[in-house]
Amino acid sequence: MTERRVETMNASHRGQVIKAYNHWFDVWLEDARQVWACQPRGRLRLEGRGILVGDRVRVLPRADGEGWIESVEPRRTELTRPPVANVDRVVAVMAWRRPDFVPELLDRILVQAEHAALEILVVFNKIDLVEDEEDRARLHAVRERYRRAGYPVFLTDALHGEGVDRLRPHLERGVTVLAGPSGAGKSKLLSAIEPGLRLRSEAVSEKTGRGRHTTRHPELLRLGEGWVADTPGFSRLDLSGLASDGLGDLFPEFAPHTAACRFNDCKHRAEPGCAVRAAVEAGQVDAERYARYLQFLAEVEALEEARY
Ligand SMILES: Nc1nc2c(ncn2[C@@H]2O[C@H](COP(=O)(O)OP(=O)(O)OP(=O)(O)O)[C@@H](O)[C@H]2O)c(=O)[nH]1
Ligand SMILES: [Mg+2]
Ligand SMILES: [Zn+2]
Repeated sequence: MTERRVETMNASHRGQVIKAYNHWFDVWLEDARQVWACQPRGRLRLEGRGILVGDRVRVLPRADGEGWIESVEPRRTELTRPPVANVDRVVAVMAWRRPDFVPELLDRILVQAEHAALEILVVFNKIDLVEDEEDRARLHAVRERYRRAGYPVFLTDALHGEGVDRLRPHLERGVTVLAGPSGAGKSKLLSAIEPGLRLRSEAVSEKTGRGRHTTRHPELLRLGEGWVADTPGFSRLDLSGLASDGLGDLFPEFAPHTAACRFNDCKHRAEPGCAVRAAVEAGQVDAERYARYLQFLAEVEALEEARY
């Protein structure tokens, strides 16, 4: 690389970090529509560990397919688990069977995603494992429960590719994170949506000759004009980071009723004149979701008490 070359290439480019490894970052350059292997420069070099997958950056070219990251734009959103910046939506993926659907885990994912102000989709996968008509009725009742709570719900069978065509268009813009317990079928779902998705992303990075290391960090994979992060599953999500004040705002189906509560700081528990509880009693708000709200409220309050 000659000095002259640097001079002629000194215009910086906008990009988005799609992968992090050993202080290197793969950056998708919007104008060039290419992935470059980049390193943070100057002040950013010291803070390089702070650059997240999903960060929007400015890159200065320095060699073929390589550049310096000069600056990082302020993040719109920042998730810690998985560590991804500027996430637009979460797809909560739950297996209906194997492992059996656990409503509490879904509700935990939902409140966390609501707290992060993300768009949320719910997927019940492995519908090929529905046991009998009774089980199918249960599945449909659960689907209706989450639809009524305000979430788009998708039923899929990633093994045979059923239902994935309806889901795909929702993931072709912005940054999507798949969340859900281990074995729910998140990876399978992505490969059903786009066979070879992972392979293709690896091929892009390979061009730069770097990034072949496996990494604990999430990686963004190209889907249409969007990006998806396949993350490892988890079995337990704690609610630290949430406050008991406003916890009800993380249950969207409460929203039409909260203005009618007698107290404007109503926690929708035992307060007189609580319109949310009245809506539960009238069958307008699902009783199981409300019970989960009370459970989470108690849990968050216990965490708050332990803190003070
Ligand atoms: N029968 C059936 N099996 C499925 C379906 N989707 C995934 N599987 C299987 O379930 C197992 C787990 O799927 P994965 O895609 O690895 O699950 P995951 O959510 O990515 O799991 P982690 O990466 O551990 O978080 C695999 O053996 C898949 O083949 C489905 O719709 N039906
Ligand atoms: Mg997986
Ligand atoms: Zn209330």
